Amino acid sequence: MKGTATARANIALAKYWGKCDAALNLPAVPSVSLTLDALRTDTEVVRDPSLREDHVSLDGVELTGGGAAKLRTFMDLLRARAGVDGSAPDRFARVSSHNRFPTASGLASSASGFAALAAAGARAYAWDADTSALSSLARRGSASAARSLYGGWVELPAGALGEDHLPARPLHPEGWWDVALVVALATRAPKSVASRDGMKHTAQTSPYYAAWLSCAPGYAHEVKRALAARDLEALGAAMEASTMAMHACAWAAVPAVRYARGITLELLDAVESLRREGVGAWATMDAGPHVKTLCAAADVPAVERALRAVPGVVDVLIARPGGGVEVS
Ligand code: 2P0
Repeated sequence: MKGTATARANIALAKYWGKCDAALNLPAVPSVSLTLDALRTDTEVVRDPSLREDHVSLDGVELTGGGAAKLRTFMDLLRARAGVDGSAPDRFARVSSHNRFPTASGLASSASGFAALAAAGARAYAWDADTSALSSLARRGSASAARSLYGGWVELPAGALGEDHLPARPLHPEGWWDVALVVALATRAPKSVASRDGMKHTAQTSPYYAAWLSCAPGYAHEVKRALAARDLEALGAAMEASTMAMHACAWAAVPAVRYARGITLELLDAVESLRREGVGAWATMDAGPHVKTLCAAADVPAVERALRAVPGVVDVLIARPGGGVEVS
């Protein structure tokens, strides 16, 4: 009784930041993302009758404490959905997960991690779940993970208090549009504030949070419109607007939640310079200092060159649209 799955990370073009129901991990705003080929997580779930609790390892290191507890809670939820008998001798499992990211990139892996775990776990517990059910389950682990079940361009709608079934839905397949995200790594240091804590603190203390809630659906709508029309300039502008609004809202928290570092601003300047030179390039940032630049596939060499020229950049990765979860 085992299952293995591979899932890929995604980057939000219209950002999720804030929850309407923390217990069910339901987002307060809609988000739209692109699943990426280059950043994968491979996860194996093996049921083992000798275990008295789940054992989880990440990149070969056994998780303990809060990290392990969070994963065990997720496994309990998975077993409940799969209808596993609570006294079955082989109900616990050994979970091993490996991030196949090109370098020790410092990029978030909870999206690909929970997506792969939901799919591998469903197989191990013989749960015949469709992708939508897996997406809704993965959301309980990390809301952005709901989007990684699908390849290409994906939407996660806002939730409603108490309504636990909220999956992402695919908008366009990965072949829809030949674009790239050029990821400039600003540091290898782990992030200072976890997304979950950062968004909670923002919701509780930022005077701009109400404005964020009212504006975010408009960014998601514009991102979807631009995507459907394959209008890169409009998509880039909407993505930047969503990004800056999310970060401005977080900066206004007390004390501020600030993910950007000095090098982040240097990278934003470089992207603006590219645009002035006529290269279609637009920047986004998540809960960290890295800058991800959206551009047409043909412009990747020019964008990569410009970002590598920024002093202090650790590495530059090229990510293209990627596929949905694969189970074996
Ligand atoms: C996103 N981020 O839409 C946004 C933009 C970061 C900035 O989703 O609390 O790890 O586990 O649901 O999904 C990161 O937050 O948070 C994230 P939880 P998650 O990609």
